[in-house]
Amino acid sequence: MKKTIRLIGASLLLGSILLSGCSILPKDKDNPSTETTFQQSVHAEVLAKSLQIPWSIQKAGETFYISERTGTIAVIQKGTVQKEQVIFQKRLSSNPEAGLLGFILSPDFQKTGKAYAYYTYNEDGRAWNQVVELIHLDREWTESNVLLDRIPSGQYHHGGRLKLGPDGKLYVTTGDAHEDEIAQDLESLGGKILRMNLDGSIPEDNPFQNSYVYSYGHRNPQGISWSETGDMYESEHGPSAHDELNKIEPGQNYGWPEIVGDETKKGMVNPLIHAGNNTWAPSGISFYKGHLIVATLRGEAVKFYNLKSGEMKDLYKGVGRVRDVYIEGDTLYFITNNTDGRGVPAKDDDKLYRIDLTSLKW
Ligand SMILES: [Ca+2]
Repeated sequence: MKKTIRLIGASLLLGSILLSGCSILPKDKDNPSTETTFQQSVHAEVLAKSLQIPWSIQKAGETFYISERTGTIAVIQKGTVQKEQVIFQKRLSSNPEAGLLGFILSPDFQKTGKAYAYYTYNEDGRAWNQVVELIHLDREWTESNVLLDRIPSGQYHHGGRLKLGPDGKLYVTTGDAHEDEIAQDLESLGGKILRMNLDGSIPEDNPFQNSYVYSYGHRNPQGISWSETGDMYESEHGPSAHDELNKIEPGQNYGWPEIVGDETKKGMVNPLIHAGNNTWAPSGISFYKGHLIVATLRGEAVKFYNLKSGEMKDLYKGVGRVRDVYIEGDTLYFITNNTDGRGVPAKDDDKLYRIDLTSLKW
């Protein structure tokens, strides 16, 4: 099934493809090779192609701005992709999973050209992450200010998601940099969700005094989002499976590396749901009508988690690894990540897709 879909997907730019749906029916007896059939059909439209390890989707008006791990912003207008260079002050790392990761436009972007980025750099034989401000001018993005430097980084687990909260603060997910113990160390910026003002200062109402730390005990968190009622959620890569979705409360400890899966420990918060022995490798998340929409890399699907029923299902699959999702009104946008060295790129990968959610029965 996947192969057919790939071929169709590659040949139909701005065409729509018929794919998987929300509810799984019993196995099709007339077609034993079909694992599952689906009650609902979901159509995905290819909006752009030939993206290079895209990481974060942003949109202003009708223009998309998508960060690429290799250090460019793909600016997409009416299906035309223009790659714009980012001029960093430090040397962008090419470690696995590293590079230009999180990227968001400032609320006043269309007036000021301001944006924020999270990137990994190499210096003196080791790697760090930092959060910086960028200015967009003449089809180029220039690092204009460092908001937070020396976020631990290593060979893997860089975290890297940036989001603006409903409170106007900047939230940042950081990985444990492959050093488990720093996730429990409140003095370390690794294995955390951080919260800061847009000028890089520490908000006075953060849970720990004079600290960026908003929550801790995270392994490699790569997605954050807020529900319609303002509750915060997070996605996180677990150790060999046991990937997690968490509800985030300020000052709480999410357990890594002390507890995994269903293990419990006093003072530590268990995930809402974990992948058990499966691997989702969840990355970007977003919200739609009480459902967490989750991009999954190893899971090779856009999944959704029903907050009421606690069920996790596939919304769309068959196009490989999915890195980020973006919801605007009733429209879902997502990007694949088959060019990241761990996937099998199809022709013209990676791509930006659009799904109209209005026809789906939730
Ligand atoms: Ca946990």
